Amino acid sequence: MKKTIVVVGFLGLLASGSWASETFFKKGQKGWKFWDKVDSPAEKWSDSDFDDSAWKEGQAPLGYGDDEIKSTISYGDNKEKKHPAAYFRLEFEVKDHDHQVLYMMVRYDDGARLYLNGTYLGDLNTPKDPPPPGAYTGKSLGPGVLDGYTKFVLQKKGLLVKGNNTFAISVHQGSASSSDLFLDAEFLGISEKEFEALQAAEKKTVTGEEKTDEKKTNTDEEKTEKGDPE
Ligand SMILES: [Ca+2]
Repeated sequence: MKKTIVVVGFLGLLASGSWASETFFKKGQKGWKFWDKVDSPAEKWSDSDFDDSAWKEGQAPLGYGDDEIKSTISYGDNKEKKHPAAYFRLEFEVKDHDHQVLYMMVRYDDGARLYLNGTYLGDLNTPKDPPPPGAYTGKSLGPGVLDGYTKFVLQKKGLLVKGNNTFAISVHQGSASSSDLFLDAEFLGISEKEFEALQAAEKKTVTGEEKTDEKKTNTDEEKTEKGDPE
């Protein structure tokens, strides 16, 4: 995985001229706002113009129950009855809102719902028929998911605006007594050419640095390999 991160940084350095790529925000990003109270935030919490001045601020990874956490959030007073969800917002600057590929990576536990400038993008490991916003997912993560980043390309056009944008995500606990909650994410705007190069580099990383002691990463690696036509 280390090599993958280097490649991403390299792409960021190429951000100039017409072949521009942009790292909107990166893993370990500072400036995340979060709401970790028992009640859900106000209805429009994912909107760009929502007033999050009452929210706390921290650096990713955010959550609890994992050694990698940089900013610990609260689950309440009772570890057997943890808050069902936590809410996160991140403002980020966009120079070019017309990139060919919007590439997002999210590491989460146990489920998540994603929004960009108030538009619902989709969910990860939450029930098909969504319960009320503050519900537990009722599903634990399959092997390999927690240790890897779920990677996807946002297909919808017109999601970004030039200037200030807001990524919002609710992260849902699997159950009231689950020990951990985790969030980290990265978001890039790149060309199709760069996307292909990124996929090829990841494939190389997978074959060149196969881990023998961590079978848990297999799911993520297989996904990367299948996604590459070569
Ligand atoms: Ca959990």
